[in-house]
Amino acid sequence: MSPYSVTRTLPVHATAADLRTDVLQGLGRTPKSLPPKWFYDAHGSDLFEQITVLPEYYPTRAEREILRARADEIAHVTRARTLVELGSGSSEKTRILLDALPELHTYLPVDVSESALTSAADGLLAERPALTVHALIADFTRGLTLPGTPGPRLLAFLGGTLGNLLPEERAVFLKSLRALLRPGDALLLGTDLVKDESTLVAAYDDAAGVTAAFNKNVLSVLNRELDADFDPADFAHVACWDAEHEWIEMRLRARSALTVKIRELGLAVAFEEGEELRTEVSAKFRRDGVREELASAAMELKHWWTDREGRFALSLSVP
Ligand code: AVJ
Repeated sequence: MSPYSVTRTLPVHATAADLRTDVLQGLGRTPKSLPPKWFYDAHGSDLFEQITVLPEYYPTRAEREILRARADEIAHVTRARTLVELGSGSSEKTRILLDALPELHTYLPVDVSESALTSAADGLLAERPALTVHALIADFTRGLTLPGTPGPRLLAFLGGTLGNLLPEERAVFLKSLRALLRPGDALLLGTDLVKDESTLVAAYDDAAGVTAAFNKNVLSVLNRELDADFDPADFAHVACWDAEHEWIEMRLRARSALTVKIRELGLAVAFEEGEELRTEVSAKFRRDGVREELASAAMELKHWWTDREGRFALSLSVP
């Protein structure tokens, strides 16, 4: 029997229905906004992989540095027999953890993308044939139930993706993660940190224009999935630092007044000249804020590790 199984908790058509709802709501209100999860079709995921190696985009390298430095300590402290990984992330980072956890019995990647899951699982099984891999196709922002796996469990949410949620959404989400943890389990969380504005803005507005292409790709997703007629060239990529909320915002700014048809929704959406559509919030954190948010979700921060330059943090918390 193959130790590799895939379970789908996400109805096959859920994504299409969610996209329609998000576009109806987000483009119907002022200011206009869209949730960042719609960036990640095959092309968007490829562009994101390109972003992770850009000179300006430090978070991936900083997190990898921390993982390499701390993997043994994480293994020693958690003694994890099951690794649950939320969001596909780069399998390269996962591998650093897996290599440090020789007693690991089950790897449970959770993602909305079936192709991301199966290709990651195939690669891992070639290296670790004794590992039980149970891939879960699920939207972890919508409440998650995990199959029974041996404890202790280490729940990993890497990359800084927590920052894509607004503070109220984070509170709900962290409580849902807490509900998955039993005594002896732990949460490994990656968070990008507050730093000088120029470093942050450059990371989201790189010189080569890859992030701009990534941002505009959401318009191509809408064109294809909802038969819309956005011309990406009509919009400018904007990345700005919101000092009050301590988050980066990515926006698409209409270069002129224009109207877009979204035929699948029977919708015509008007943009004024200069009007901006918010496509992403990427919150940056401080240690005290992370500790407080975890405490509000009934978790206790036990370890806080940063890269040498103090740009990014990995934290380990327990219920
Ligand atoms: C994948 C959500 C962590 O917010 O830095 C990269 C996505 N957006 N460049 C981030 C992203 C623009 C990224 N996360």
